[in-house]
Order: sequence, then structure tokens, then C-alpha cells
Amino acid sequence: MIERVDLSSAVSNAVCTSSNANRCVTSVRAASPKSATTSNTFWYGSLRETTRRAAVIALLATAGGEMASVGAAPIARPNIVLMMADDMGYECVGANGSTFYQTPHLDRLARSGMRFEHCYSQPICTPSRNQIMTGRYNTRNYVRFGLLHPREITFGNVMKQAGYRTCVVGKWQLKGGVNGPRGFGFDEYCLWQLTRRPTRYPNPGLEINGTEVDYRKGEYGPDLVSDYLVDFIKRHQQGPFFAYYPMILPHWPFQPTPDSADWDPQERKEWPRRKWNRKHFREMVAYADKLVGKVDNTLRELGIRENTLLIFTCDNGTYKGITSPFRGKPVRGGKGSTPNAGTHVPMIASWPGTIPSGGVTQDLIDFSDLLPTLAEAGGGQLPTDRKIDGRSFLPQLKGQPGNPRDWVFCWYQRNGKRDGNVKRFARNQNYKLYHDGRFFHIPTDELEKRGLTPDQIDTTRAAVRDQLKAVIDTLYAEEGSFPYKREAAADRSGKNKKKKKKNA
Ligand SMILES: [Ca+2]
Repeated sequence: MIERVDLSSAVSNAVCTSSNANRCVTSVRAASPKSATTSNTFWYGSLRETTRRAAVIALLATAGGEMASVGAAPIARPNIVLMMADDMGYECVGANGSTFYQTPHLDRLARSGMRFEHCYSQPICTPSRNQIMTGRYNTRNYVRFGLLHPREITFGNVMKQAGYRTCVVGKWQLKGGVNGPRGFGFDEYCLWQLTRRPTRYPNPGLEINGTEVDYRKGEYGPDLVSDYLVDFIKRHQQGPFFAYYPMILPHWPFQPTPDSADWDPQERKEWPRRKWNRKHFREMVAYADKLVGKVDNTLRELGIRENTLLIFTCDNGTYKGITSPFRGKPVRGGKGSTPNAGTHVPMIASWPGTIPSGGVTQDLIDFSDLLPTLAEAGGGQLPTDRKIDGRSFLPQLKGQPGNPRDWVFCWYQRNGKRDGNVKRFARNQNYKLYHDGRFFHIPTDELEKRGLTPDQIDTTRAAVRDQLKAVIDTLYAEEGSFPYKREAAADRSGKNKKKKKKNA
């Protein structure tokens, strides 16, 4: 049943602000509880599970001994905005060396803050989102594509417990039903692909705080979710607030943005693959950058920029059909694969007055590090009933040596099957070792075509290989404690099968 609802109460006024009221929504309905759970109540969306999980988190928050304080010294609590583009590899940012893509706002953030040359994501969306939100390697909590297990605790939960107002806007794709984002600690949300999968760019369908909203007047999805974020920031400018912005751009379908010469506000469909091209991808990267600038400028205009830690990264490498000129050579996108083209991503952090300007660091970062870093910045506490793999890099942001990593780790299997096709590797800035023994010197073999032969492995390289092997062995030994075996098995037997949707 479709329930007509009053926009003023059901949808945040961000949807119909004075600036966009003339192109406001044309169709709104409350998301039905059925659409939240469909055939998959075993997994998520069940009231019982949500209640049980909330109780666990509340218990963790009140049982002092159960939680570990991350930061010992009193700290000023900054606002935090974490932006994560979708499918935009390291080679797509001007500050990283691109002259092909136009990213003036990101370049300005890099100049005002710190740029990371060795940040590594997972090869594809859901694995990265699981890891960045929970601070845990996929080996511990990854069930399958398109799902974050409801018993996981995210940086949303941690920051909310720390007293932050929390919001998530952009792309979700982690199931959970209308209550999912709130269960993961977010007070508010404006998302694409929560309980359904409509189009995302021109005339999109979104879900806003439990309400499905369909747009039909030429609106652009990335504008709408960033409008919501700007409004959230304005409403909570007294802080502290935490906003997680997993951006919709510049993921396929590659088609015109409102800034493109061929923009068509009447377009209702996602363009088919045969029409995708690099020109539009390039324009989408520029638009993503523009939205980064929109958030940055909002913080400036409100006078809270110096009290806000702003981080930009990306969930995985560029789509494989896009080859970009970069530092004098062509770089083919490698989304879905483990070499640099799939996992080497941009990261820029800006916090004027706290992060020294113009810094470039070689320190290793992986996606498990975000949660402890945000927790330390905000005085949050990490759950102690589970292993958190990340390491805070807040000291480095403050210009201190900190405790940088010697390695990063990746456990990757898109469908979650714990079989012989799982890829595991550990790496540092220059060397990368896979579980099967393949060992690469990345600066001379970025595509991982050759591998080091025994005669190329001197004592120095052998020591590195031994160190990386110890990392893999340790984490491999812990795989048996994966807590969601029963659910994963049921999922694969078809018990929890949901109708197939287009993979996005
Ligand atoms: Ca992605």
C-alpha cells in the first residue's frame, strides 16, 4: 500500500529547501515495512534483531570495563565529514599527478591538509564499505556482496555513543531495511539503494529517513544527497557532528551530469553499457569534485572549517573500461581486482589549524584504520567484544610520528565464499605477498605480471617476505572464528535468497 505523506513532516526540510523548492519531489511514499524485510527477515530488518543489537550496543556503552578509551588526553572534539567516492582510482585526482581530470577542490584540500600516497581499499564496493565502517578485515565479517551484517558495530555507532549527531548520505547498498542505517548509528539518512534499486542520476529514487522519494523534475541524485548533507551540517553547526558521505559518483552508468553539454533533465533511464564513454566519466569526476567543494565551502561559510576534520577517499579503483593518462603513461582501471589499479585509492585529509598544510605522507593506510582514527578524534570508544584491525593515524594528521603500519592486509572474495578462490595478501609500500606465495615488487611490476624469482630475492627482500608471510599466517589462523557461518551457509543454500538485482 502506498501511503501519501506530508513532506513537511516525513521528509527533512532539506528536500524542499528554499533553494530547491521549485524542483521538489513529485512522488513520496512511506517505505513499507514489507519492502524493508521482504523475504530476508532472517538477515535484517527484523525488529527483534534491531532491538537485540541496540541492547548490545547500549550495554557496551554503559559497562565501562567493556569499552576501551582510544585517546587518553583530553581532546577538542572536531566535527567529522568522511567522503568516499565510488570507483575513482588514485589516478583520477589532480593532486596525485593527474592532468587529465579536473579536481580543483580536492587539490585545494590537499594543499590545505595532508595527502596520502599509500592508502589501500578493497577491490570493490561492499568489501570496502564493510571494512571502512567496522574497522575490521573482511575475514572477520564479510558475508556477501551487498550486505553489512546487522550484528556489526560501525563508526556510526561509535560516534553516536560519543555524543555526535550522525548522518549518512549517498549510496548504501548494504541492506538492512528502513531501520538499517539507524541500527548502524546514523540519526539521519538520505540514501540511494537502501530497500530498492531505482535509478541514481537524473530523476532518481531515494530513501530519506524511512520514506521513499521519487524525483521526476530533472533532479540529479548526487545534488539531492549533497543538499541533504549541507542542510544537516547547517542544522548541527554547533557540533559535534559526524557525516559519512559515500558518494554516488562517479560509478557507471557514465552519462551526462547537469554540467555536461548534453545533459537531459528528461532522462529517466540509466544509459546502457554501449553508450558509456570516458568523456562522461571525466565529467562525473569533475562533478564529484564540485560536490566536495560544496561541502568544504559550506563549512567555510558557517565558520566551522577549522573545527572540522574532512577526509576524502574512494572505495576502490576505476572501472576497467576506463583508461586514463597518468604521469606519462596509460593507467587502465582495475576495479574488482587486487593490483594497484583496483585497490590504490586517493586519500586527502584537511583540518586547517590542526593538520599541517601541504603534507604528503608515505605512511600506509588501509580501510580498517578509519574507525579508530575517527574514534580517537572524537573521544569515542571502541568495542572490546570483537577484534578491531585498524590503527589510528590521528597522530600523523597532527604532524606527529604516530605509530605507522609496516603492512596492510586484504582478504577478498566478492561472493563471500570461504573457498580456494579467496585472495589474501599483505603488502607494504613496495612489496606485496599473496597467500599462495606470489611475491611482487610493485614499483617495477604494478600490474603484477612477473613476480620476483628466487634469484631476485636477496636477504633484504627475504626479510620483507617473511614479515608479510607472518601477517598472512596470523590472520589466516583466525579465519576459523568467522561468526556468521550459519547465516552464510543458509544464504548460499537459497534459504535467504532475494530476487536478483542489478549489481551496482
Ligand atoms: Ca565502488
